Amino acid sequence: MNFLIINGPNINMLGLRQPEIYGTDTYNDLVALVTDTCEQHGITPEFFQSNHEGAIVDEIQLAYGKFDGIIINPAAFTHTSVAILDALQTVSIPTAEVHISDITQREEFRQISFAGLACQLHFIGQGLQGYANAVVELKEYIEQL
Ligand code: CA2
Repeated sequence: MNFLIINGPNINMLGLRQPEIYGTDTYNDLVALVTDTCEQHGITPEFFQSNHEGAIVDEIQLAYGKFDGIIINPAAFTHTSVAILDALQTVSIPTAEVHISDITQREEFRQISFAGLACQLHFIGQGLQGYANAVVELKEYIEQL
């Protein structure tokens, strides 16, 4: 089984600011945690991070027929991008949405998740552990399809 792990804008800067919201771990720590978790569960991960909406849409399209599952944190595009929602709906790959912070308890503009409408699983406000939990639960979800 193989998963594509997509992270949106500024996630590559993780750990550099707002530790009270996002913690002190870096993007490399995130990649290491997910890689370890995937290894423990026999999953092959591929990572993609971009600050560009169209590049994320391109990557989702390229995943069609290539990946068993997608784990995505679209970051700020979560709250704005119908294009990412449409791409996820188009490829129709089982997908888990992850947010490091609890977007339900933050500003009003973060309350809507367009991408989340195309996701079967949601991991909100669990910190980086949300990505690890997504790996485990997305695998279980796919196995019972
Ligand atoms: O909580 C999340 O995972 C978010 O997707 C993170 C986004 C934010 O726009 C969403 O509303 C919620 C922001 C990512 C910013 O990443 C950081 C960059 C540098 C330092 C800390 C975080």
